Amino acid sequence: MTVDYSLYLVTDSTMIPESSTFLRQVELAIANGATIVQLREKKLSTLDFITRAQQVHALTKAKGIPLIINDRVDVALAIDAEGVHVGQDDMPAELVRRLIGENKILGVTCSVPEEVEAVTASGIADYVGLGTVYATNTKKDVTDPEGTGPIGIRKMLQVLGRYNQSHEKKINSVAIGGINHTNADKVMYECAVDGERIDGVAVVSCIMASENAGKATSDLLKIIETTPNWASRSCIQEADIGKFVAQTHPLVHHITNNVVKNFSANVTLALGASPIMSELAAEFHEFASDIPMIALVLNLGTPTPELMSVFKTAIQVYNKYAKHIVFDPVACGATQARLQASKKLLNSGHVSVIKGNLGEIQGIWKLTSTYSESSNSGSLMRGVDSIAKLTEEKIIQIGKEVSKDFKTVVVITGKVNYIIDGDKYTKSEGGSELMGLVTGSGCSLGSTIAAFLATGADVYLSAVDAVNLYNEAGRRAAGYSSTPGSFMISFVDELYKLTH
Ligand code: 3NM
Ligand code: MG
Repeated sequence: MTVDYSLYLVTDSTMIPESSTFLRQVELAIANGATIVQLREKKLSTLDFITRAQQVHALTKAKGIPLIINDRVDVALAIDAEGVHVGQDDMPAELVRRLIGENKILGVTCSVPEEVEAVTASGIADYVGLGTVYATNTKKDVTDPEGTGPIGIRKMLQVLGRYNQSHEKKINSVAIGGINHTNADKVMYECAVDGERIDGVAVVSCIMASENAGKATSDLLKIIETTPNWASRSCIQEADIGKFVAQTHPLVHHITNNVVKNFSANVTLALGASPIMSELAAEFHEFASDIPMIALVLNLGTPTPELMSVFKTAIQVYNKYAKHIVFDPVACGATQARLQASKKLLNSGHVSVIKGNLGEIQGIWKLTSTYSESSNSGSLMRGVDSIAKLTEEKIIQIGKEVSKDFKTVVVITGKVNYIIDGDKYTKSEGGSELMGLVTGSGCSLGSTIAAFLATGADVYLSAVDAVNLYNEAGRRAAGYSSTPGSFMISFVDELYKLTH
């Protein structure tokens, strides 16, 4: 039997709206496109469970879709259901398989890569449920109440991918936890890495608790088949993006640190773009929806708990309107708290460019992979190489991995700059050592990239051109200003001259 995992309904009889019944909800979901159903009952007596399982089985059989029983192997066998799903605290998968035989579907919940390792080691399951993706109220005892986010799901998919690439019969996967109509397209798109992607989403409340379970199901089905708008936006062709910036005056919305606000605003103005410095979340919708040429700089320089929620709102709003975001994970390699802040933000939405120095990009890289390629033992978690040891080849490899994992362009700054997009990359000579003596000269490169992106030009070309122009201005300024103060002035002048 080939199983379609794309819309996996997990039932819950404790959240049925008053206007409906449990069976009615399940019936509507099945009639409107659920492709597989799991009966999950935590409190029913064995007799009631059997009765309910038979009722649901009649519905799924009529539609020709599989019924999976959560946890209760005996119930599954008794009613001849198509499969069993077990969690990590339930009967071990090997024993379940022995009881249900080869022809039944066996699913296992996994929350961390090690658990996927165990499943692939035995190869005994047909699919894994990966979660929790996002915070959920439906299940109380989850491993990670905040959710692993797409980052965590991708780590598990890497393990699964290694198995699936070398086995004829693949182990399927669904993501579960907090998935609904607002995020299902994003989950489908972002839970993919190295050629391995989830086969579907598993949902409970967004169908079972819905006042209109039929529509909730058919809408969700459409959403999971949709590419998020920011992933499918078109781009204009522009030969000289820098000049185009000066002609069209795009807006660059900065949520950035206090130290560099003034300089970043001046750099933005010199390019011919307009800076907005706003941390007022209530106005983000108007910016992103009403202004055609706008991009956002998210700079993690001085994070506070309040600012984290502002950042999160900004990411969601700019994603909603498919406007570009440049993410600058300032010092994220320096402390765990900053790294976790970056992780939270990258889990909450998509950014077009991640810009940082090598330490910062290496910090982000540590979030991405379960394996250190230095060992063949497949030991989990990435080792920390000191930056001094990194060869250019390794630097580019780190950039490529971050780029592929986050589906973003990566800009690594330094004496040499690398602009990386998947497998392609460009090297760009650095500007001047004097830039290191001007505060905000790194952050304002983010502003420059954002100004270029705001025109609607291709992301990679925008990043390459912005980095080239920025460093060219630095070299020219250093040609006649050899001390930091006058260099800073000359640098802004050169940015102006290069774009005007
Ligand atoms: N398992 P909702 S989360 C049944 O993380 C279940 O393993 C989870 O419900 C896991 O779609 C979950 O309402 C409940 O968020 C998901
Ligand atoms: Mg269980």
